[in-house]
Amino acid sequence: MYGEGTTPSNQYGSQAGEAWKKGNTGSNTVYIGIIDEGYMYTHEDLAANAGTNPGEVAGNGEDDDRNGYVDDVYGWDFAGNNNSVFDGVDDDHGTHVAGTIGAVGGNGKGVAGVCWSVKILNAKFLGTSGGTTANAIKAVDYFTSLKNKGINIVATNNSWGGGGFSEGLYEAIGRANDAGILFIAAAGNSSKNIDKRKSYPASYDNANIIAVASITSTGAKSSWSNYGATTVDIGAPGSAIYSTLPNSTGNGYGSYSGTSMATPHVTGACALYASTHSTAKAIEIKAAILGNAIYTSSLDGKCVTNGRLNVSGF
Ligand SMILES: [Ca+2]
Ligand SMILES: [Ca+2]
Ligand SMILES: [Ca+2]
Repeated sequence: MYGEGTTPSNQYGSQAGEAWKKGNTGSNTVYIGIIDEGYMYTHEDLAANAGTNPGEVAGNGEDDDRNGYVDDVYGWDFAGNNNSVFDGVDDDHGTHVAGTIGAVGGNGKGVAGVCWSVKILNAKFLGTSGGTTANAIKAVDYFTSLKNKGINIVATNNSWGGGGFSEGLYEAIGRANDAGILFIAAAGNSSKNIDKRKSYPASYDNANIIAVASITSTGAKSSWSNYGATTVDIGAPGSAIYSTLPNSTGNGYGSYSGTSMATPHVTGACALYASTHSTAKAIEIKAAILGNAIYTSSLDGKCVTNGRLNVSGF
């Protein structure tokens, strides 16, 4: 994300520095759900923003909040069917995504996410050999259930794709919509127009989806990024993004590229907006994200907004 102690000034960045200067660096009353691999919630630059399920008592072997999952404190591992959402250095993709959303800012360590302060929860469904649609559905419904219990989950980050149309997943995203949770989805990395050749979940037509393409630090569309004038909503930085990575000492960092890296910029933006607009409905947050996009020639005709993420007014 951003180097700690530096003000992100790149005109093709998310403009988060402008929001920070005005005093909006996020809020620990806003929760984000990461649907991905696990993430390293003990990382030095993530631990302060690790969310926990307020209805669950850790380690007592009981399903205290009666959501069907025992001791789901940091979330649930649907791939392993257990409560250990972080399982080691293979959870690099999820940890990188987490840092872009909410690596702690102003702590003199590592990087700063779009939100310096936020609460991250995790539904792990991707393992080293990918994940299943059945577990993706469970992961989406996991956050819907928590939201319906009163936890302020604003959005889920979905830096993944694959598989054909699934009525079950489509309906699960619909249930998230009914609960007021935005579903931020990566457009995918196959250089294709997903208006014509669908890429799920980005291509579902649920109202709560924001589908994200990737741009470079010079404002070009990342060559591999999918696009689509009606299916993809907006662009965000996704080429050579520096963020948190797991290692044995909890202080790893590195650069990854993909629409997987663009997507958490938008998810972080949803949390940032919700921090200062605490009563905003999901549809209003989405309207703010899309309405504040900056026209970008490389995205002209390539997405709904013809532009890139801009959180300067948040
Ligand atoms: Ca539980
Ligand atoms: Ca428990
Ligand atoms: Ca930091």
